[in-house]
Amino acid sequence: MLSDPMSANLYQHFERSAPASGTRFLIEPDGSEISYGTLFDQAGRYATALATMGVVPGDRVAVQTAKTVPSLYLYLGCLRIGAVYLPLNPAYTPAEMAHFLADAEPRILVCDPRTPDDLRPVAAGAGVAEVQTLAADGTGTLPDLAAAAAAPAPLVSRASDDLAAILYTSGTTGRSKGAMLSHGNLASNAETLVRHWRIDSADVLLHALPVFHTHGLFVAISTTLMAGASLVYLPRFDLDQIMEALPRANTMMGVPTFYTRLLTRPDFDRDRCAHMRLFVSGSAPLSAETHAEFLERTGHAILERYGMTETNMNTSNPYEGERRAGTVGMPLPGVELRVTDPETGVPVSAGDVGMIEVRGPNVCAGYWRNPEKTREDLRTDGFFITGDLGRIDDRGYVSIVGRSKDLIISGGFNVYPAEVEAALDAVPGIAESAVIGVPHPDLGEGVAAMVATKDGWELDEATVRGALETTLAGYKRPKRVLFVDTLPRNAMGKIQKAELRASYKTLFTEVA
Ligand code: MLC
Ligand code: AMP
Repeated sequence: MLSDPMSANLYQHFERSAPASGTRFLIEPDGSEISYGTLFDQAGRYATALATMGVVPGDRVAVQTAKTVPSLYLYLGCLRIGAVYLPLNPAYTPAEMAHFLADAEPRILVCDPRTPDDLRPVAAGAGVAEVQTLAADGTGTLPDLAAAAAAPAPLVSRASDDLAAILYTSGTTGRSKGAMLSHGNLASNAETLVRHWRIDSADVLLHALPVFHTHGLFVAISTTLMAGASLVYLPRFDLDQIMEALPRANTMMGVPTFYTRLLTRPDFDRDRCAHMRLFVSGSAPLSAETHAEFLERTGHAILERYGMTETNMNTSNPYEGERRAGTVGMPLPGVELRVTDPETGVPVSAGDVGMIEVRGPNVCAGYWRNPEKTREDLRTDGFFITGDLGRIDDRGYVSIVGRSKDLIISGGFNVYPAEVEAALDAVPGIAESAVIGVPHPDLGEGVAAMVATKDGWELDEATVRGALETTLAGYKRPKRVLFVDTLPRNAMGKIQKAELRASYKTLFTEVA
């Protein structure tokens, strides 16, 4: 292998952990298999295609495609040549994409062939040099270039703190910020999780998560590659498909909605899960009730862990030992976690609730070209202020009891009310709006909006929701828009969201 033994390139970690080239890496929904040999051969081809287009180490490669196997080749191809992978939700509208492209200034945008006409002007405006396509069926201009590649582009040596990926995460105020994730951040966290969750080459992970976020891309795929394990790779979460694929896997990772949906199936039971080794949940709170029902039905205690885009995984329940319902377990090896007074930053007394702060090799270096936001969230001593409120019990288990950030987590996707309110306020006829998260039986929290119209305007719910179609991705659009005369405000003029949350708490759960 022509590689630098001192290099911290994540690609090399994967290559070093890989089993014999003929070993299965991935099973597609139709049962066809991709070997490790094919994975690395194709990654080399994609690396060559990118290098031929002039991509050099440090260049960003923005990717807005369906979840396909070639998009994994592209991800590894980027790592191989030291490019910075920038995955984006295919649900983002061109209006949302404009911000990411302008901010990240990628050299190349890879998108679905159905979207380049919409995206080309946006990409041109952001100075993107090339737009390539990759379709859901694996065809496109980029796969063509990769197929024509002669030799794999040389593997580029990377230092631990060189960037491997940028993942955008919305802010409480203002625009999304790009979390800068280094090769060292990603490699160290994946290695820790492999050890902690006992992942090995015999494991087969049922993968139905999206691959543009930390959970599906890093927690699931990096750990699989680091362990030389394999994947059953499904394009999305479809209950029937999951039930059918389950016998071929022995581990599964998901957001709580995956597990509550599985529990709606009477045939999801002990027999169906007898061969399973591990179920992991994260990205949103798993209720103690769901944990208990799952255990009762299947005999498996879901292992809940806690992480963030900026920090990868911070805590996990134990593999062996009690997996305590309603907690996210203990700090992972190498991760320091403290609970502080949100006002002063001073650690609170044992057992008290405060701000969760974390430090370790998992924590990103800050936000892309945003030193101000980096200073706000990352202390000079290296602790990252998560915005999550929690406490540590007398046995060291961490519970998350709330969030200081105005954030809604809907089916594992983050929605920032400020962004939705800005989109609503731009709709003709709307005077003001307030967006809140309301308990939702399927999604955990559902997005709801209260709007007041300007004098003389008559609007209805469908019109308002329709008006957001061009500005906001579907998961951010309010499931309900309710019209009010005025929004409740305190003496300072601030909208009383707690009051709204209390008034509408049964909006999605009351039986019609
Ligand atoms: C889809 N829709 C959602 C939604 N997902 N609405 C609210 N919340 C969601 N999560 C909307 C679509 O826009 C569409 O609306 C309609 O629902 C149907 O779309 P769908 O694609 O058929 O939805 P469905 O299959 O039901 O998706 C639900 C889901 C999916 C839970 C399976 O959202 C999902 O896979 N979530 C996982 C998110 C995730 O990976 N998070 C990890 C973040 S990393 P319309 O109006 O167009 O019909 C992180 C760090 C960490 O947080 O710790 O892991
Ligand atoms: P994201 O910005 O998409 O990475 O979301 C990170 C946020 O998801 C965290 O700050 C938490 O608020 C939340 N989160 C992740 N895992 C859990 C969990 N197990 N329980 C509760 N909240 C979680």
